[in-house]
Formats: sequence, C-alpha cells, structure tokens
Amino acid sequence: MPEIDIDIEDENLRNIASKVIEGERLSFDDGLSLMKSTDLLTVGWLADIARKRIHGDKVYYILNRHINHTNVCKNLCDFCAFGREEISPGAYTLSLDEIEAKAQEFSGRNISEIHIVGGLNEKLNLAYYNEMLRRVRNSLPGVIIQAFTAVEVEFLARINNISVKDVLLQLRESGLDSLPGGGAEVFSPRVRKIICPEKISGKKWLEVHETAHNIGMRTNATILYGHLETYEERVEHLISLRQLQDRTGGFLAFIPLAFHPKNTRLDRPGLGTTGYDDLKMLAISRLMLDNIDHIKAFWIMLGPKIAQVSLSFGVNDLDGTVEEEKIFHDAGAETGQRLPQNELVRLIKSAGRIPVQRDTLYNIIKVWD
Ligand code: V47
Repeated sequence: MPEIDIDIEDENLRNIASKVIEGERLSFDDGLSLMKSTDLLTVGWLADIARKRIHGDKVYYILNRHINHTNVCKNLCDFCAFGREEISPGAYTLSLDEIEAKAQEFSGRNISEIHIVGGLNEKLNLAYYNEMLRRVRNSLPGVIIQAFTAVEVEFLARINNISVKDVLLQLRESGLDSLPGGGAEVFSPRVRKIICPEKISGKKWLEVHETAHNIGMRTNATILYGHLETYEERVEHLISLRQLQDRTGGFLAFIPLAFHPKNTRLDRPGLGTTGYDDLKMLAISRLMLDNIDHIKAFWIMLGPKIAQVSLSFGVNDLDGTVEEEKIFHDAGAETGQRLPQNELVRLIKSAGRIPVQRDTLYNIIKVWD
C-alpha cells in the first residue's frame, strides 16, 4: 500500500484511517466512531481502500430469480409487511406445481441462481420443502439453489422434531446448496423483543449458520437497519458475524438491508433510511467485516442509482436480475421487479469498474473487460 498523507481533522477517524491503510482489524470503538462520524466521504474513501485491496476493479452481479413461496407466517414481525395470517386477504401459498412452473419459465435462460424465501407456514411440512427443491433442481439442472433463511430452517427442525443439522442434510440431499442471509435482523435481544418477539434469538440465528458452515454449506448474512436499533447494536451485530466468520469462514457475502417502513406496524412519520445512512452502513460493513469477502448492495432495496454510487463506498456486488420480489415491495420499495443484465453491466461500467458475472458461490462466469 503506498504512503498516504492523512489529512483528517477528527482524531478517531485519523487513527482508524491508519489502521485501515495498514490492514489492521477495527475495534468496537472504531466501529462506533465510524457510525457517529458525519464525514461520509472519508468513511467511504476508507471503505474503498479496503474493497480495492480485496477486489481490485471487479464488481459482481448474478443472473438470478427470486421466488417467495408463501407469505403465510406465524411470526408476523412488526417490521414486516409481507407476512400474513392464513385467513387474511392477500395470503398465498404457491403449490409445488406453481413453483415448478416459475422455475421452468427460466429453463434455457442462463440463470445461475434460484433464491427462495418465505414465511413460517405451519401447514407446510418437510415433504413440501424437499419436493420443492427436487422439482426446482430437475427443472434447472446446474442452477444453484440458495433458499430458506435460518429462521425457516430452525422452524422446520422444531415442528418436525429433528435437529437443525438433520434438516439441512435432508434439504441438501433434495437440492439445497446455500442459505440466504435473511432473518438476522439485529441480534440485540432488546431490539428483537420489540420488533420481532416471536422470532428465534440472534444467538440461534448464528448457531444455524454455524451448523450449515460445519457441514460445508456456504451462507450469507444480513442486518436490518434503520428502525429502532442504536449504533452500538449495529456494531455489536457486525462483530458477532465477524467472530463466527473467524471460526468457520462460511459466510460468502454480507447484505445490509435498509428498513422499509410502509405497511408495517413500525411505520411512523420520519422513519426510513436516507441515502446518507445507506452509504455509511455499507461502507462501515466493509470496514468492520474484514473477513467476509463480499459486501452486496441489493439494488431492489436501495434503488439502482444509490446501489451504483455505493460501488465507491466499499461495495463490490449489486446482486442480480431478481425478476420478481415481494418482501421489499410490500413494504413500499419503489424499484422495479427486475433489472436486465445489460443494465447491471452498464451501471458497473459507468462507475469505472469491470462487471463480473458470478454464481452464488462467486465462481466467475464471465468477465466484461
Ligand atoms: O429476513 C423484511 C428483511 C429479509 C423488511 O442472502 C425487510 O443474498 C427491509 O433475506 N424492510 C428477506 N427489510 C430478504 C433476504 C435477502 C434479500 C436479498 C439478498 C439476500 C441474500 C437475502 O428481508 C428478511 C428481513 O430481514 N425484511 N421486511 C422491510 N420492511
């Protein structure tokens, strides 16, 4: 790393800058100073140094298709506009034939990932999940299936009275390759008690991912930010993930999820993240998570423009084509449902970077150099 003259007024930030330049790990207090800083450009510049050291000019995207198989959910978290009681208007559960048809629509279209998440629907047994995976696998051979949050996996274990490890092994046998990062929210018990009292604890979420990593399954991680969590709780969340990653190395990517308040029980005037919060959260994630390779800006949630700008704030992945999304759109996301490959490539190229088409495991499919 070349010598960089650090002309930063704030002493904390100046010390953090030296650590980042030297490649040293940041502490909890550093994380907190970054959260409290209003010097967004310096925070972003530091995150850009950390990103560039890992990825150079490469920015990843994927051709994928999301499927949300049911919105019936027994947890009904206060931050969620997607979940419904079974008898509520708008409640749905896709049949296995409907899921198979959605997968088959994409046969021969070159996608490399199917991403499936849904609610905790007590009417769906393990046989439904196994059959869903088998049908998707048969419809799209070679396509990676990233499905079911840790919350769904733990629910399946609990209602079927088997261990999380056995659920994961069974689902893997049927076609599951990887777990997405959802359901983490914020690990703080204080926050969970208010926004998602029925949901598994943060400790349990981490245990499910550790179990997956221990059987060789790679997973993602998220944080849901911008509701009633404190900066301290955000940093604690990042450090818990960093500690697990030190033990297992199983996380592929981290995706900060900006809270969308519309149609949720938490909605009140003035809530909802700003572009400034979003860029800062992405940048600090890059800086704190020195052992998770990829920081993903999910364009669906941030909008393509902020997602593109975030490429200068520590981000190296824009996710994918998606095709159909319900969780964020039910909560007021104003983005489209899909982004064609040429638009993802255009966004990346016009930020001066090299677009790289990847699969879920970050194997490179195509480099647009
Ligand atoms: O678990 C729910 C979050 C998650 C809201 O792993 C909300 O690559 C914001 O897991 N505002 C599901 N967020 C989505 C998810 C995901 C998405 C994209 C990529 C990946 C990945 C995973 O969405 C839920 C919850 O944490 N969520 N409601 C809301 N109102």
